[in-house]
Amino acid sequence: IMNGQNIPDAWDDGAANGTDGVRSAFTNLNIAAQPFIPNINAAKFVPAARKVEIPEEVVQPEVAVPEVVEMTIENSPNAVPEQVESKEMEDDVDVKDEVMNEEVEEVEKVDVKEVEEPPLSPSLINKEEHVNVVFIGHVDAGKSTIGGQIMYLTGMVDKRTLEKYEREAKEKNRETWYLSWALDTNQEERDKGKTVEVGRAYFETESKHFTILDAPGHRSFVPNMIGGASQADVAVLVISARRGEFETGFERGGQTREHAMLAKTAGVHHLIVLINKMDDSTVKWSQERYDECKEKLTPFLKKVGFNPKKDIHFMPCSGLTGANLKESDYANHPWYTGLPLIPYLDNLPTVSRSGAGPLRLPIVDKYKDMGVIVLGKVESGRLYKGQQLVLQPNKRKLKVLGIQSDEVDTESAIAGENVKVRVDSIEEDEISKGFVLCSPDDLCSTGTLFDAQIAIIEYKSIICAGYSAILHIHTCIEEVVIKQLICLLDRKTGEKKKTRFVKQDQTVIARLQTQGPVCIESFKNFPQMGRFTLRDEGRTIAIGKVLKVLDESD
Ligand SMILES: Nc1nc2c(ncn2[C@@H]2O[C@H](COP(=O)(O)OP(=O)(O)OP(=O)(O)O)[C@@H](O)[C@H]2O)c(=O)[nH]1
Ligand SMILES: [Mg+2]
Repeated sequence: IMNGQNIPDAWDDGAANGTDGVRSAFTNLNIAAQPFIPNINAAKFVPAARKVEIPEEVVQPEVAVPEVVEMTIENSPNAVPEQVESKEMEDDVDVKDEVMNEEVEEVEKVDVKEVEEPPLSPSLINKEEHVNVVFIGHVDAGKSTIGGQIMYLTGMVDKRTLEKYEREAKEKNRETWYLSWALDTNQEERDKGKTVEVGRAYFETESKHFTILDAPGHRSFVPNMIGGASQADVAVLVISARRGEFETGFERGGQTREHAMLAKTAGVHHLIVLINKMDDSTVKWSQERYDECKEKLTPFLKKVGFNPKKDIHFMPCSGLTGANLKESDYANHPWYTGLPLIPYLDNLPTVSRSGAGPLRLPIVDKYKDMGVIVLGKVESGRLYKGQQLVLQPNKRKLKVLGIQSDEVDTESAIAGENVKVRVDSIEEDEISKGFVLCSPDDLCSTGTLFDAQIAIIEYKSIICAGYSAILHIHTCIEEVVIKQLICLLDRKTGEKKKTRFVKQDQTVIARLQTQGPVCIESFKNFPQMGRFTLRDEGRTIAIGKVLKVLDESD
């Protein structure tokens, strides 16, 4: 039986430790390296109403399952919630009212003359549905190999190219790695066999367009992984079933657990757990091994806040042979009768897209290419050519010169799309990762001081006021200090009590302060910009949601 208290001792093996590690991993990023193939109009994926009947574990008729609620972490490590209660958000409101009485800060309005908003063209509305899928999981689990195999199976890479990769990989004594080369495009990644930057590619089924975000598994590149997860609608957690590999990836620490937790914090609602390397000689498509992996993972995934009956689907596969990706391979897995990966993705419920609300585009990257280009996912609202925008937190006005989706110019984009935007009247060094493009008449809030509800997931020692960590909120990374622990929160009873310290598996309400101003919203108002992760010494230690952004004078 899994127990929260005896899990975490192996988080600290591995290379980069310390905030310096995180920082340098970032500064060393070559932001212009990957070919960016953004998607058009990817919609927010809401798994609630399943339109398709999906066999196996997922179907669960008798209970009316409440709405998905972010971050349900239990106080007691042993008690895992059967059902996620939607009442939790109400709890938060209570807490908020009691803890803080201040009025919400008035957001300053900036007066900019706007180009008239063009109507949504029918072609934009009828575009095929776009879904962003991020592949996450421990180093060497097979994420890039599966991504490459999918591209091959859907005709995105041809056989000749793959044969060329196979020859070249052989010369480097890495012959089994050739499939991953479709996504690991730079030399370092191919030489070392490790993804560094989030690789991007796309594939199409009859009804949908999918963007693959291939995240790095190595612990040094977790910040890159967070960037990838923040752009995803669906996450595929890749697990190696190979003897020993599953164990290092999960049981004795490793990125399996961290990635699942980060994906949840990033707002991914639906998780596909792909048990990979089923062809391996230590596995041989053994149902026993498959079930073992599944049983060990389930309690942790519950603890992170995924509802196993509703939000998670397990399936076996082999990235190397392609089995159960596009087509089932019943000879090998008579015991798995569910859909293979690609049809499963294709059958996920359709989502409605909307351009409603003020524009919010957190910037994930920027570079210069005959002007300034910024990259990111539109989290709300609508973006169009000629639009006047304001960059927060520095309140710089700018104008949209052009928008690209899938390397194709487009007139406008709406929430859910990953875009490349050419902007005017601003210098590249005035823009940073984590800044947010906003509608001039409705800016996002910014600040350095905020109150938050924080669940400590993995930390060996106690945490007191004065503790500092690295805050990851949407695409923003900033140092943060816990100024004050306001109260401990018993998530079962809702009881609050004063405390001087907090430890693993507890939930606390605290006041936090960042060094510089960040774009931040309360979770209640705008979840995408109100949930965060705290990392320390290269490890994720807590997840949280913003209750209130405070005035500097508070
Ligand atoms: N036997 C077997 N080996 C596999 C399978 N999938 C991947 N591998 C091998 O596992 C190794 C790692 O594969 P990658 O695809 O690079 O793994 P990754 O998860 O992308 O790794 P990082 O990007 O470093 O996190 C390679 O040697 C692959 O050939 C599989 O289904 N079966
Ligand atoms: Mg990889």
